Amino acid sequence: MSENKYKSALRTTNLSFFNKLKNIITNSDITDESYEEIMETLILCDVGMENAEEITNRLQQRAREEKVYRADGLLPLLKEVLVDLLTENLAQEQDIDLPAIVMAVGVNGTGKTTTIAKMANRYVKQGKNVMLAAADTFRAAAVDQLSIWAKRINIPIVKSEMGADAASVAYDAATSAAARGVDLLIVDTAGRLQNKINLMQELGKMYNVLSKNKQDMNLYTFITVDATSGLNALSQIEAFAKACKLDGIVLSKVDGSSKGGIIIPIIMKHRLPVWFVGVGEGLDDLRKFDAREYVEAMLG
Ligand SMILES: Nc1nc2c(ncn2[C@@H]2O[C@H](COP(=O)(O)OP(=O)(O)O)[C@@H](O)[C@H]2O)c(=O)[nH]1
Ligand SMILES: [Mg+2]
Repeated sequence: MSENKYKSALRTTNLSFFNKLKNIITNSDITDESYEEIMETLILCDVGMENAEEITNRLQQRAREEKVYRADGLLPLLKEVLVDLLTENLAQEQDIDLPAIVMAVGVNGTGKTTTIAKMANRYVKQGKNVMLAAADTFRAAAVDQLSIWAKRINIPIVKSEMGADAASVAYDAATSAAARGVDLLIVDTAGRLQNKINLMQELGKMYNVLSKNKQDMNLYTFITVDATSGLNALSQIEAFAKACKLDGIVLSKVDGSSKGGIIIPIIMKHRLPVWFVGVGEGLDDLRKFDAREYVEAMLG
């Protein structure tokens, strides 16, 4: 996928944000009202109340320090403030250390299966041996969906009967991956609502089984979060972090969201690295997250 598609995806995401800001950032003098309006706009874009306040305070301070008195001088400063905040709070970017088992978790429909396919495709293109495991044993359609991707990418997949114990599917897949010397095993899991306690416990069990049987492979988990889900994404991350240790976030559907600002509270609150950003439904619609690139695309 081209750079342009990423940019245009992010730009649609934040068109409303950008338009609102343009109305504020005109070539008039900065007043207290300008800051109030910027803060309101940030809140509307899901950055969260406290973060909006912090961003606005930092912006105000920078404008004073750099003697910016006209509102149209605020945009470059706002970009710097956002990049600083994202970078300060972003956990050290952690590349997946191969050989590895990566478990995808998250609420149903947030893009786990699609992200797995995109990620598998990415590593296959780098010449790695990738294998998939369909441990979403609740819905036949889920196994079919992953099988179709595996066929398209031309990689092996471990699956089992419907209703089988998800943890034992994961166990079998790990054993098989180790025996075959696979570089990367990606495990799909059933979509869970964060309030379904027994399903969350099952997820915890799967994680424990994998950590005990990962052999020489490193174990990671990532959670997919739908960019259109607003601040609800924060409670999803909190709930899943209780069931298993989370190592990264994939923010999906950035192309379809009008409020990509959600990434700011996610990073500031959870300090988890954003592994990837999903910008479409195709195999190549996955991008590495880069704070500056993101802010530039967001604010034009
Ligand atoms: N536009 C867009 N759609 C996506 C993206 N990621 C996933 N989807 C779509 O969202 C729907 C749910 O995705 P799926 O991977 O099945 O979610 P899961 O239930 O978490 O496994 C599917 O229709 C996907 O094609 C993305 O980055 N952009
Ligand atoms: Mg799925």
